Amino acid sequence: MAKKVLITGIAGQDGSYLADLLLAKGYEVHGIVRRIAIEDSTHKLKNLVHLHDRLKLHVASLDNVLSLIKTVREVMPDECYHLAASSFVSYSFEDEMSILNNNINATHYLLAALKEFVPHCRFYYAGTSEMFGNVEQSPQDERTPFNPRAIYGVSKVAGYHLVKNYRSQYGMFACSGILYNHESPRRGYEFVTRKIISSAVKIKLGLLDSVSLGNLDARRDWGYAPDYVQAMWLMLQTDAPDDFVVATGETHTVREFVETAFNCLGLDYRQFVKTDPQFFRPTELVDLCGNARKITDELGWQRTRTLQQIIVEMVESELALCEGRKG
Ligand code: G4F
Repeated sequence: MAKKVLITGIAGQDGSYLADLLLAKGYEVHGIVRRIAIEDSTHKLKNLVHLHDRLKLHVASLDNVLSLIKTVREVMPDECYHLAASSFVSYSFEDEMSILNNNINATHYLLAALKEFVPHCRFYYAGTSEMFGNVEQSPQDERTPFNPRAIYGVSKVAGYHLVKNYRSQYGMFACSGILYNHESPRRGYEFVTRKIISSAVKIKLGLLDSVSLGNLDARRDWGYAPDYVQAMWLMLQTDAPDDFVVATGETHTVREFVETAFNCLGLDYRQFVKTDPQFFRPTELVDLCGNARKITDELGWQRTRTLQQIIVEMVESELALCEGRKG
C-alpha cells in the first residue's frame, strides 16, 4: 500500500516541490489548505496547478485545533511535513503578535494531534537559519546556540523545542531541519530574490523603469529549493530522528545576486536599482552561513545547483511567465 503523507503549507514553494517529489516516489499526498485558497485557487494554488487531481487537499486552519484533529484522523499519515508558517521576516508590531501565536500554536496542535491519533507518524518541522540570529560563530551547525533577532526566529526556536520535547518525552519520530534561504521560480514575490528577478525581467520587457531595494550589502547563504525538500525527505527515512542544518556553506551579497540577474538579461543594474530606507531591516543578520556536513556525511545529501544556475533558471522562468509562455 502507498505511504500516506500530510503536508501543511503544500501550496507554497517548498510544499509544492515536496508534493512533486513524494508523488514521484509513489506516496499518496494529502495537503492542508485554507478555505480562502480554494476560493481563490488561481492565485493561491498556482504552484499546484500542474499536479491537478493527483493531490488530496483538506480545508483546515492551523489555528483551529479541531480542524487539524479532523484532518489527521481522516488521513492517518505515515509522514507529516509541517511547512506552514508566517515565514516573512517582518518587524511590524501587529505582525509580530500573530506570527508568534500562529507559528507556535500550529506546531503544538499538530504534534499533539499526531501523538494522540497516529503516534507512529514521522514528523518534519521546518526550522530556519533565523533561529541562529545574531551569531557569534560562522559557519553555524547543529551545535551553534540560538540567538534569534526577529519574532519569526523566536517562534521557530519555540517550535524546535516543542519538537525536541515530543521526541524525548513521547518517543515520537520528530525531526527539525534548520534550513538556510532557498530559492526557485516558485519563491514568493515578497522575498528579495523573486523581487529582483521579476523586476529585472519587467525592466527588460519595458514594463518597469526601476526597482527599489533595501540593503544591497546584506549577505545570505542561498540554495536551491528542490534540493532542500530532498533533504526534508531524507531526514524522515533514517533509523533515528535527529536535527540537521541544510545550507550551501557559501554566502553572497544581495548586490551580487542583483548584478548576476541583470547581467543575464544584458542589463547594467546600476542604471535601474535604487535603495529605499523602507526596505532596510532594523537589525540585519550578519554572517549567517551554514555548515551542512552532518546531513552530507550521515544522509548523503548534496546540493545540485550553484547560485548562478538558480538565477538563470529563475530568470528564464520569469521571462516565460511575463511573455505568457507559462501558466
Ligand atoms: O529574501 P528575504 O526577505 O529573506 P530572509 O529575511 O533571509 O528570510 C528567508 O529566509 C529565511 C532563512 O531560510 C527563512 F527563515 C525565512 O522564512 C525566509 O524564507 O531577505 C534576504 C535579504 C535580507 O538581508 C534583506 O535585508 O535581502 C535583504 N533585502 C534587501 N532588499 C531585501 C530587500 N529583502 C526583501 N524582502 N526586500 C527587499 O527589497
